[in-house]
Amino acid sequence: MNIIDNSIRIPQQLINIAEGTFTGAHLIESSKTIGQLTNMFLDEGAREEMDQQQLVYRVQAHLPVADGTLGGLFFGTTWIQPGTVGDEYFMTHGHFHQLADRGEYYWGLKGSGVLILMDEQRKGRAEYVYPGSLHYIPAYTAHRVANIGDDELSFGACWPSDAGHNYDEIKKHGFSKRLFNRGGVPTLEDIQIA
Ligand code: PAN
Ligand code: ZN
Repeated sequence: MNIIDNSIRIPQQLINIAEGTFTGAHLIESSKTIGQLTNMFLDEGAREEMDQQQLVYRVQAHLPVADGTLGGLFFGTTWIQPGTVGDEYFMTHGHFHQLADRGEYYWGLKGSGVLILMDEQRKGRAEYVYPGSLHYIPAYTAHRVANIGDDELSFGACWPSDAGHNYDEIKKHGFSKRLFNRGGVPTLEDIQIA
């Protein structure tokens, strides 16, 4: 609650600006393991043979208003472990926003990665993510990040509190472009819908 008087207050939340970690109120944390990422990587057989408890990524987010609130903002950090499933780099699930006309900012904090984008016509493109890189994700654009480095990758994000997440389209059809480690070189390849 905002108390209006003349005292100058200590903020309720803090962010470690190097790490992206938050402390304070209104925080949520979630994580995804190999076992939870069914059918997300192209080589499902390789995923099944891995340690199902292995962490792929985790998220910390500051949600100061209820999910779905018009006019608010959410703010989060994502940490992706280094690794591959088959030849495909560890990555976030990826999503369109539930309200598809909502955009988002991502920015690189640590490590090196690639942001993979896809519009509603399945036209895809990608950008490198590294400390200080800033990425405007337009409306109607699915987004996911892959870690192409040997160390943990982290990036920040800020999105409208009424955006919501639509994972279904990605669950059904995936992205039109996937990122593989081909002989040590991050390589973007076109994928046709089966
Ligand atoms: C981010 C993502 C976060 C995890 O906060 O939610 O990086 O990725 P997935 O949600 O695709 O698993 C964001 O884009 N919020 O809108
Ligand atoms: Zn998003």
